[in-house]
Amino acid sequence: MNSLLDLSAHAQRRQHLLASLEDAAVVLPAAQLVTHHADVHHRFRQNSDFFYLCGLDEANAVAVLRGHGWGSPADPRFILFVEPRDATAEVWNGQRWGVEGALEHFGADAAHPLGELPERLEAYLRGAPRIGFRIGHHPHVEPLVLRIWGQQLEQRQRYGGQGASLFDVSPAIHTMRLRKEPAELERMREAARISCAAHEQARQATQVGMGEYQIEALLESHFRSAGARQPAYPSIVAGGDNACILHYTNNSDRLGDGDLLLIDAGCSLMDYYNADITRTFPINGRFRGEQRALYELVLSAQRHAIGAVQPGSSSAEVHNAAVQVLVDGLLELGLLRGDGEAIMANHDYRHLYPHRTGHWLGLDVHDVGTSRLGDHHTALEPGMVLTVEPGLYISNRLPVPEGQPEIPNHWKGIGIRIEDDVAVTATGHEVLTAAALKDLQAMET
Ligand SMILES: [Mn+2]
Repeated sequence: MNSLLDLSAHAQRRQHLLASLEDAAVVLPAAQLVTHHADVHHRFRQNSDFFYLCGLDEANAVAVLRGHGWGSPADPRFILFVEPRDATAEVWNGQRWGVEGALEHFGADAAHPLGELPERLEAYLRGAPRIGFRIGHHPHVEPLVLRIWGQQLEQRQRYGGQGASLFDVSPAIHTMRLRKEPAELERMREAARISCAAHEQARQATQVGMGEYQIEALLESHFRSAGARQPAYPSIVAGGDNACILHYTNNSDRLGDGDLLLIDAGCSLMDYYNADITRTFPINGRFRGEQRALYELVLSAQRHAIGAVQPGSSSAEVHNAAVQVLVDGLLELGLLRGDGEAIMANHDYRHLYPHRTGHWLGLDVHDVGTSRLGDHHTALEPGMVLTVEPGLYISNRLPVPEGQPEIPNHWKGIGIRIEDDVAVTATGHEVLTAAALKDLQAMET
């Protein structure tokens, strides 16, 4: 039940958020349990914003944060509504921190049983010039917030004065989450370390004729054995042509002689920091000609793209670096034809490379934070973490663009992606997942 990060980090984040939202009251709900089937739930997964600011890993809780720019100095600024201690419920579903734990352990200025939220929330929001709440994500709390806001607007009509405005608080939180603190980077290195070791073991254990599910079991066994909470996302273990299905998670086929195996898997730690790694290698330990040519091309594209990760660059520049190398290489191999610049401008490579080169990584696997505002791309800054994951997928699933060559059969059924997690540093970048090998020679052993 302990949080691995020092809880003072969560307190500092709340201070920082409130400093930027001085005149606001923020309502931040935790996640709820999600039904798996009948009366069985999925394993609990906390809302990342809530965890980031509160550190509490319990369902249903609601945090209220009140900025220092309104109210009187003695007012509570951090209020938690939590499931109260309850012997019977705890016998079935595990220990709760309760109101006492919210006050003593999680630093709340005031705490109440969750059942008192409907009667107490109004008083905590009364007088706030702005109410921060994300519409559309918390169906259990939203009607209450809207009702209170509506009442305030009514009162304003009758008695005058300022009515609160409602605003989306998530951009303010996500801007903070986009830049990782040193302690967060340390946790991401740990998620990367465990996930790299799992990839190394999986490659060494792979043999012709095994089930994809056996490799999945091996990866996920390693995650749990090393103390991770669970896979960060459904593991992709895709032999041969299955690798051309980007989100293939059935993992139900046998590994064929002469095919490649693509593994996209990473773990999530107890405090939710994630790794996201893809490696591709020959199942029988030896690339054949087409596979080797494409592997070298994707690896070169990935190295160029990683090279573009530095302060002041952008995810668009990282993506373009990868696409440039891929398009040039595919022209040389005869899988594309024409002018490279025009192919890039018209996206005439997308039947072979249909996805972007990366995404932010953090508490969410596809982490929050904007990559651009309109046409302005977010400049990379130290502390940002992104994946770099170019790939090529040679199949006949997508139509070949006009003017581009049909794909000869001997190229088909090859899917390759190479993905690392890369942190921006003051001078360039740090590849968090470097311990998972990717050199061509290492893939052949
Ligand atoms: Mn990824």
